[in-house]
Amino acid sequence: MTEQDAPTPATQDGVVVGIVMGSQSDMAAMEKAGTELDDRGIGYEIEVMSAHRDPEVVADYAKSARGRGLRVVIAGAGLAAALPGVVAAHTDLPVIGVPLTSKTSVAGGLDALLAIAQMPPGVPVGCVGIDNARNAAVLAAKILDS
Ligand code: RP5
Repeated sequence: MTEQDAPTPATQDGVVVGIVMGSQSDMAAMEKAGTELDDRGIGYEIEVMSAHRDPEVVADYAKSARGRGLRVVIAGAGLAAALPGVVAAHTDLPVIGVPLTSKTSVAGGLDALLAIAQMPPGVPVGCVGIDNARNAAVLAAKILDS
């Protein structure tokens, strides 16, 4: 079985936020969202999946998210940063995008910021500041409390 054929695992009890990112190189930035959720006692899962390198995995993840118990998805990516938008295309859950800087970012992450914020009408992605994964978690907590 290839990675792309693997079934998306069911979430554990109490996991309501999915944190995904486009590359392992994003983990140090995105772990800050997990830390904030830990501090607030909110259950989450955290995974690496690329909209460009693993498109089927991302589609399966997003399509199954609500059914597995997730209520918000936080998606971080750098460069062309398609991941948040692709997740939003496959789920009606709220998606919070985190534009990330990486080694070859243009204009300090402006590339990812625009890619995430400039979604077409009807397919929104909430967008926090560059590298501000903590704010994505704070916003997720507010959504969960509403
Ligand atoms: C993006 O490209 C990732 O989200 C990451 O920020 C950037 C670089 O990825 P790697 O080349 O480090 O895997 O898709």
